[in-house]
Amino acid sequence: MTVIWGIVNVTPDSFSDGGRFFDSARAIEHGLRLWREGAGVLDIGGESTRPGAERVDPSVEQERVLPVIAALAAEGATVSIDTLNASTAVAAVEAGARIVNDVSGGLADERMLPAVAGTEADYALGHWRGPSADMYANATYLRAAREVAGELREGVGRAAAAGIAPSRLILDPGIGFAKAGDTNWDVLRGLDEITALGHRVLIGTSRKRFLAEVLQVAADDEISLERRDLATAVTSALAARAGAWAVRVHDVAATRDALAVARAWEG
Ligand code: PMM
Repeated sequence: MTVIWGIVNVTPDSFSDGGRFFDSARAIEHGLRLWREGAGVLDIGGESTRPGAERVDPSVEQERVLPVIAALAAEGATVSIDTLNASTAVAAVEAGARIVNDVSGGLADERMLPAVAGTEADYALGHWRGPSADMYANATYLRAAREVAGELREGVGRAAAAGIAPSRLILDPGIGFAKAGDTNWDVLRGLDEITALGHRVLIGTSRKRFLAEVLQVAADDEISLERRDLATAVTSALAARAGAWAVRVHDVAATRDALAVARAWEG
């Protein structure tokens, strides 16, 4: 059964939930709600990775996420830390996180892979071509799915060299990261190139700009948010069908329902 990762952003500036959970108590409450709705993993982030976002000091990031991680882990949830920083990854694991989710695949912080190797956490390795502030500068591809798969394979090699066992890896093509518009569809269409690498695959399409482009909605109003959540439920069901092990979403309930319908179809 496809695992649903529920997103809990503890940031004042994340592009899609705009700081609504920028408060530990509210973030914990939100995480518990997603857990009750059927999330198998709660992915906690304290630094926005949206295009153009500024970097946050790791100490500020940790102040935001550690209380939330500790509380949700204490409630029995499986928690993931969404971070680019090795120090935050280690502190999060100490606070109870069981997965480190690094959209940069170890490229943003050279200490990340050895730090993760020293823990027992699983590692979600994202496809990345540079920091959020200028990620579209590197967004040219000839055969997107193949190139992304090749670069993910290099990431697997870096992780293995640092001492992370292959069974601990989860690969993510990084939808929206250094990928403009149609490139994201090219990657999703060619997902078998990535599942063929033999690792668990995580797909994050939730509320992303390439969906807003298809729906022709503005990126930031509430109505557009609902429509992007519906679109996300569809892409998540299609990703599951294409072999994704997990999908990372804001609206857990909608995706849970979409996955249940897709499962019924498959019989
Ligand atoms: N996308 C965002 C943040 N973290 N992590 C993984 N593994 N995959 C993604 O696609 C991904 C991610 C950006 O979205 P958000 O700011 O709404 O969380």
